[in-house]
Amino acid sequence: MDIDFDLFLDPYVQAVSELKVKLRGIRKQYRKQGLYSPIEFVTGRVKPIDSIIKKAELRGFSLDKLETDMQDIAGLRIMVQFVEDIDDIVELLRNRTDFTIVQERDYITNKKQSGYRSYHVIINYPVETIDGEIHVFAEIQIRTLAMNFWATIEHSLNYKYQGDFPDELKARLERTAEIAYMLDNEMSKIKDDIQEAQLIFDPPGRKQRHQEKLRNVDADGLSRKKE
Ligand code: 0O2
Ligand code: 0O2
Repeated sequence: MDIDFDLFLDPYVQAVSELKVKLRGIRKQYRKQGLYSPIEFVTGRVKPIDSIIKKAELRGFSLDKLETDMQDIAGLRIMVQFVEDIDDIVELLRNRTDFTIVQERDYITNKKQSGYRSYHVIINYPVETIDGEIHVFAEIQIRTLAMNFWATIEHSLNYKYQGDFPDELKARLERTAEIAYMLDNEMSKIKDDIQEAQLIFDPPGRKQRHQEKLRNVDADGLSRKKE
């Protein structure tokens, strides 16, 4: 079946853009109120067309059922500093009224065989179009910086080896996943100290003041040019 991907992906592009703004907004609100933000940073992407086709073939999905069968065409990723932050974010997501959660996959308590750890929340998100409201699925992956480091490296290796890792590499990846897990645990134990230090080093409002300064320099430059 022929599918006009450009048209088909439009609502997913919109969903990812909107959700990035909304999720980054959570971080901004925490920081503005002088509070620790459980969100470190947020990224988002629409799955590339070749990956959609490849995944559909691999899983035996029909391309005309992509919107129901493939739930991660729109993907958001929330990175956090501490494992405990993940629970706070999941709670925040559960309380929102601008989408509904359809599934939660806890690969932290139940890590994948590869060693992958992350918390996945599948949401049903309404997108306003000129033809009315349509609903798309989006996958929000929540993970610590250590989990993200491991997953990013493993993902690139996976790309090279197509999942067929040599035994030695597989064993090393399992070991590094274990080390990342230990790193998260150790960081959690000194969480209070780290958070206190971060508030001294990067007090809320510092970035805002810095940006205002930059804007003033720009404005000065512009007014000088005009003179
Ligand atoms: P800030 O002030 O840096 O926190 P866009 O939608 O254009 O903003 P784009 O092109 O979609 O962003 O890129 P992406 O990869 O989705 O997200 C970029 C944001 O994630 C930027 O934040 C980056 O600073 C942040 N980011 C990406 N990788 C890292 C990382 O390894 N560590 C940290 N701390 N941040 C990272 P913003 O929005 O510019 O805001
Ligand atoms: P990409 O390039 O990230 O978009 P499943 O049937 O369980 O294998 P499903 O049903 O799609 O897969 O859901 P799952 O596993 O909850 O989420 C799939 C996504 O999680 C993947 O997307 C990855 O982003 C991430 N992921 C899952 N397992 C691993 C893993 O072992 N290593 C890494 N690095 N990431 C993983 P895609 O479509 O694979 O790719």
